[in-house]
Amino acid sequence: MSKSVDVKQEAAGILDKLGVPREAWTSGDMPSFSPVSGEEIARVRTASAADAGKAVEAAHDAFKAWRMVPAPKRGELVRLLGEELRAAKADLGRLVSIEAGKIPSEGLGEVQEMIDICDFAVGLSRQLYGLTITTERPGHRMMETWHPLGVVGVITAFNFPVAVWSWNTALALVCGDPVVWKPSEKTPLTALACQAILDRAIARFGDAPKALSQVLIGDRTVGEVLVDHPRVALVSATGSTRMGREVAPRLARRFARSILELGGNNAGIVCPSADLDMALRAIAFGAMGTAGQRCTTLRRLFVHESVYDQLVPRLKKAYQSVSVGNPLETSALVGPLIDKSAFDNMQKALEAAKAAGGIVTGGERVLEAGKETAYYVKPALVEMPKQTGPVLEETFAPILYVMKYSDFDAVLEEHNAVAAGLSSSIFTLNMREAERFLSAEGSDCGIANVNIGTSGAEIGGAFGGEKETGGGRESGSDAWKAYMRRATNTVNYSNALPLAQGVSFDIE
Ligand code: UN1
Repeated sequence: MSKSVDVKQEAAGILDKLGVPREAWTSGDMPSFSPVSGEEIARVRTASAADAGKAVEAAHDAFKAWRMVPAPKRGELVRLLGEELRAAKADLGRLVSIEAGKIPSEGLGEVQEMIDICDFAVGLSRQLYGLTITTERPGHRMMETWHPLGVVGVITAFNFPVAVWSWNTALALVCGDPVVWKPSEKTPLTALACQAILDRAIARFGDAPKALSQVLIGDRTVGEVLVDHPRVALVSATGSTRMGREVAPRLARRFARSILELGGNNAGIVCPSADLDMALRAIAFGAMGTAGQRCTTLRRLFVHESVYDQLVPRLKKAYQSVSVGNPLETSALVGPLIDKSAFDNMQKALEAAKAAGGIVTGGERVLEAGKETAYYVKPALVEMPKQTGPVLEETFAPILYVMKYSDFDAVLEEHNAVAAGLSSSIFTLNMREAERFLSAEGSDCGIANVNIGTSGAEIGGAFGGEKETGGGRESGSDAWKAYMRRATNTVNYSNALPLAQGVSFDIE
């Protein structure tokens, strides 16, 4: 038998190698666990509300200096961050696997997503364009200018413990904004590692102001400071809809900006003409990948009655045979759930599904020898008679609810009949169905795909969703505009003062 990996020792080795100061993770007040083994792997130091307040003030000082640095020069810092991330990819990816339980290719893929957004942001640093606009007044010129916004507070979840920070930070930095980050309490070590990596880029950059980027490990009191502090201009928060419901009105009360990335209850539709081999693979990755713990995870599947008996038995077979196990030691495709409460929530949802007439395949716990405090499960496929009960809610676990449909108009209605609106997909070779799905009467989600799954979006597009998903957009396209303020400037280079709309106001 091969010697099993000592998770704690390996995490310590990576943190040392990445240059994270030991006092941050050896003798702190908050234990941190690995879902791989369930054991405590570090003790991190937490910040108080007072610490958070000081951090915001320091970030505001940094803002005053950083906003005057030319954007392409700010881009140079992000270019260096991308270089440091390339050098650290293997270690940081492994730490993501240790701390979030992702399989190796997904841990590495998450770091790749960070590198990609850095590259995007570097290019963007020379493209923070405003429009010039024709004016009705002679001898005048009108234009838009984009200026840095202020301190950005970033609140992230355990499931993408490093990428979501980088989406925000790479853009914020080129846009001229400092960042104060509150990571999930479930994944503090990867956050400390990111800060160490960025600190190395900052040291190479040379003359960046202090406190351009800070990490605050802590509980909700720290998050509350970010939400309530008048110096925090924008809060980008990823997490549950419940969290968003608390955060959004508090930000609105002080007219602060928000980017909310909340729950998803993503669906796929498999039409009669679908390429079923392709659909099968896309569904398997979308529903079982990352152990069902992506906000873009496929959770509802509508299959046309004419292909149901071809697809669903094959899907069930895939569920029965998928490998579940320790992501550090095996080539399993499904790693652990983050903790016991995730497991309990999954079991509760499965019970409710059964009570509503669902037929469950999988869902049982898989005990890893010697790891009683780790929660590995077989992904669950649940055939449901209709969309009801737990199908209407997001359970952050690998449960796929499968339903039969016969009418395309009706399935579009069903598709949109949930509270969340993040991601969606259709499998069809019929262009009328595909185009209707993408049209104004089609999917109501922020992401709508054809012949690919719901998860695994690339950074070039804007990422986010509608309805109870919160409406925020991060990452590519013009998401950068949320991190800057727009000024409309009108310049009069004539000798006269004509007023707009023909108004006259002649004083003596
Ligand atoms: C998340 O689950 O919080 O599209 C983000 C995806 C990834 C990002 C997911 N690029 O699945």
